[in-house]
Amino acid sequence: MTLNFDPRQIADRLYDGAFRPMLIGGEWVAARSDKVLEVVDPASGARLATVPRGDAADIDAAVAAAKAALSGEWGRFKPYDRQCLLLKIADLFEEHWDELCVSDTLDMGLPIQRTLGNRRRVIGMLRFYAGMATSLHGETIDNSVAGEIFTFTRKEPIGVVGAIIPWNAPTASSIWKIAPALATGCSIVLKPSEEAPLTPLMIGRLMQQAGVPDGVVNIVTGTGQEAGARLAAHPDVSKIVFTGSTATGQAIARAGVDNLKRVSLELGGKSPVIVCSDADIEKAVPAAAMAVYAHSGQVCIAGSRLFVARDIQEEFVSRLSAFTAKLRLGHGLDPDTDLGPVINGRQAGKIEGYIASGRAEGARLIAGGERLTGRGYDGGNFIAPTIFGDVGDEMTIAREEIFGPVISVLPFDTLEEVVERANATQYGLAAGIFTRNVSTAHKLAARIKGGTVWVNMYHAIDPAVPFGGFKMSGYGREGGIEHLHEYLETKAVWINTD
Ligand code: TXE
Repeated sequence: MTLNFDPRQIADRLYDGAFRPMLIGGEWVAARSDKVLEVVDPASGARLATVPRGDAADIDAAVAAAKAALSGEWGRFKPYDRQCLLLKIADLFEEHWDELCVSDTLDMGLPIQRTLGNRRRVIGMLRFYAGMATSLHGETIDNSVAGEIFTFTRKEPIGVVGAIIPWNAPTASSIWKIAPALATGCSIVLKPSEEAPLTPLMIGRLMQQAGVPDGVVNIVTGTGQEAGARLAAHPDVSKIVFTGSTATGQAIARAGVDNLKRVSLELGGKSPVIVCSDADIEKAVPAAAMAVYAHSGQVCIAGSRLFVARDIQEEFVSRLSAFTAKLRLGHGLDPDTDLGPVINGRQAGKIEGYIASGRAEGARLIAGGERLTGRGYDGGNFIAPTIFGDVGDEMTIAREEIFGPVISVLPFDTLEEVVERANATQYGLAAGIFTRNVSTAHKLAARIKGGTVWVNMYHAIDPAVPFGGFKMSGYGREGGIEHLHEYLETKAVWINTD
């Protein structure tokens, strides 16, 4: 890939190991405890910065600022004002897009060619919700109550939103939580992941530059246990939006019970990709490979169970191996890198554990299977892209979310059988189907239990299209109009005009 800027030059300018404060009520502050967290580049182990290790006291201050903002200047912003603000933020994001992408790449390893590719997902989202800001309205309702009565509904902001995000897409996750809050007139406290807090802090600066009033967007860095848990339980937070693991999502849902918080959860997955005998193999091979390898498997929608029709299995697997062999691993700032590191040593160890379990449970290792060390990989957490064949449905690698670059190939014989096996999981986030037969495509798409089904493609996400899970992959939708309604309450007003 050819870039018209030098990512390393931007990286050197952005981070030099220094302290980066967090944003509470319009002020850039340290943690009240003065504690810090160290942020490192997962591809090299180099220290990028330190950030405040915020805890319950900082969350309390941020929630108080967010609550106060609702009854201040922000409460008087009209939909048109909010639209203008979102458009201004979008313009600033255009202007700083290279820096935002370099920051994301440094902070969590995703290659620059991919972070740059998120433009529509991020800037498009800001503009999509700018448009929606002036389109939100209630209804007038003719009811049957006797007398001269006029009834209508109002859509009102839900209040203070708490957003807790993971490390695998800091810019996109931040904007997918903040943009709907701004469009609907809510205020927000964002708790980034302790593994990747730097771009969210940069986003806070751009929000201020655009003129977001103090306290409307607060960004508190810290750990899940200390900062996240307080946000999830805070009585003045009306709504929690969370993306992350299923176990943490369950803890967050439980923590919100006391004040009956509205909660939306975008959680893990074990998504099936189904390649039928009549698939266009040229198209299916790269799509099925990148369904897992994109971000080294560290995406919730990773298509990590690859069901391949038995009669094309041999050819498919040999082409998949050839594609895998050509992938370039390295530092994400190198424009030619296809696969970056995984986020930290703990995650690398967890993936190695899954690879060992695949071997021990009898799966056939076809490619990869090891951690890479030595020149170009020193200090980083690199796992070779890995393919297992002859995987059984009962094996651990076919059941659990690995969150690493590991593909499990599972042969199938009939469509009836593959639908049943694809659905035999606690998750239901996404699925891919590859077939040239339109009738097969429709039949499978209708029967797969998942929030998104892609046919002859994978990975597409668009601001206008709702995204979210069935079953243990969570509830609520992000994107599309549905998402905004998650940030709104409906009030019915009755007026006796007699
Ligand atoms: O996730 P967590 P982690 C999966 C993936 C990965 C595993 C662990 O399998 O290996 O989760 O990753 C905050 N109350 N996914 O530890 O714990 C935390 O600080 C409130 C899948 O990163 O879910 C961070 O900001 N907040 C996934 C956020 O929750 C808490 C993406 C996510 O952390 C908290 C990420 C608590 N008790 C991981 N504990 C996907 N589906 O995309 C933690 N947090």
